[in-house]
Amino acid sequence: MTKKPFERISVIGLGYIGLPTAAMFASRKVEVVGVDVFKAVVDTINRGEVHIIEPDLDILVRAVVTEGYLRATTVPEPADAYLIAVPTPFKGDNHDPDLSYVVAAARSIAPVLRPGNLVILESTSPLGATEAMADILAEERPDLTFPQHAGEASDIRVAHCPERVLPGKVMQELITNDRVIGGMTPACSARAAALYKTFVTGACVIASGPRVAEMAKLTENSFRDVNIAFANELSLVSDRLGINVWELIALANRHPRVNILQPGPGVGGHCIAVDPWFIVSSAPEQARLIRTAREVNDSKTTWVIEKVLAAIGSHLTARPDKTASDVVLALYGLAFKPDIDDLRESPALAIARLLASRHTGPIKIIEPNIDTLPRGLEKATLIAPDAASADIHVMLVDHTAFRGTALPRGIVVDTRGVWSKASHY
Ligand code: SAJ
Repeated sequence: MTKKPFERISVIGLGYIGLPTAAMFASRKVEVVGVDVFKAVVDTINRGEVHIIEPDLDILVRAVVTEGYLRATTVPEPADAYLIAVPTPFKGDNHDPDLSYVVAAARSIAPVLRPGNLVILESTSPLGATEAMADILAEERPDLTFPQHAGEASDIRVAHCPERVLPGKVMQELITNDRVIGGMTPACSARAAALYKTFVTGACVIASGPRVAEMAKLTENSFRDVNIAFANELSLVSDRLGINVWELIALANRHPRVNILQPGPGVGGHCIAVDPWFIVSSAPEQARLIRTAREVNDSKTTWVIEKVLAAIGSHLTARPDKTASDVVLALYGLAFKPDIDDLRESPALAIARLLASRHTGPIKIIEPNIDTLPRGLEKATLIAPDAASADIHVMLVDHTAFRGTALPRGIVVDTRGVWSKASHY
């Protein structure tokens, strides 16, 4: 039997990207050792269970753990390739990137590195992070050679290959999306491409180096952020001018070269609202549009809250017999985007929490994808979609369950165009 190019692969960080990637390699009958600092996560996976929600992930993890191709541990073990998929958040008011998880991951694998190993940084990373990681590895292992010093002759190959999968479609997009491969040398890129070819059917596109690969990922999410900001700004302009923004966008999108995105209550998730700041932080003087787009999208959330508070005010003006504590709010959706249960960095959740802290009357929440309300919403009630009689209805997430529902009675604040879209264009 011929020797496999990679007998054992180790994935460091078993979260939203690391676990699906580990399971995907394991599904191709390669031994995969997943590493996570949280013992509870490791134990869950070793039972064949998952700690995150992603369609079809649970079935695959159960299968590969049962067959013995995937196991998890808290301490890195020797392997042929290491993929680092840990968080890269930002810190402080300047939104500077926080590389502490990448640094910790690099230090944790350094003791078990061997000549011939490949180390890939998959985490979305600020400019220069891959080279910084390679420097940490070199510092920890002076007995090995690395590409920044030894070039093509290095013992260890290093590359940045950013993940680009869409939450909710991870298991398909991992396989079919093109992969950007930014090796520190051509040999590093070739080795990384060979690794991904284990399961990727999309093209493995070789970049000229890790920095442009880092920038490509940041650019993709900034492109989306800027385009969403355009839609959100249009919604403010239209509100001021008394125009239906959904009709406006539908009309403009009939032009063959115009494709405007949809406004919403702000941009959520852990990527699009974070990654543009990495570009701003690297080139603050030049990245003016990118910074402004972030500000426009963040301020949309505040604008929605003010709209709802103003709606409460106008309801009380029309009904002087009532006080604020009589006014019933119904909030539709808490997730950060449609048809998922992920509430992290969700503008809908931020709006709900703020309203819960400010409004003295009853708050009903309709979120078909969860069973219990999160912290900060203790005074609200989770109700079924069809039981929402209220004075003010606030549409926050266009879940499939809400689409096509009749315009409710009362005041409506529709941030997603579910009830106010012009469908006939
Ligand atoms: N949104 C709008 N209007 C739109 C589209 C989206 O308000 O027209 C909002 C969503 O409601 C949500 C946010 O933007 O709050 C982000 O949602 P999304 O579906 O655009 O993206 P994510 O964050 O789920 O995933 C993105 C993807 N990037 C791009 O599409 C360029 C994904 O491919 C990346 O892998 C992922 O970020 C990541 O991990 O970086």
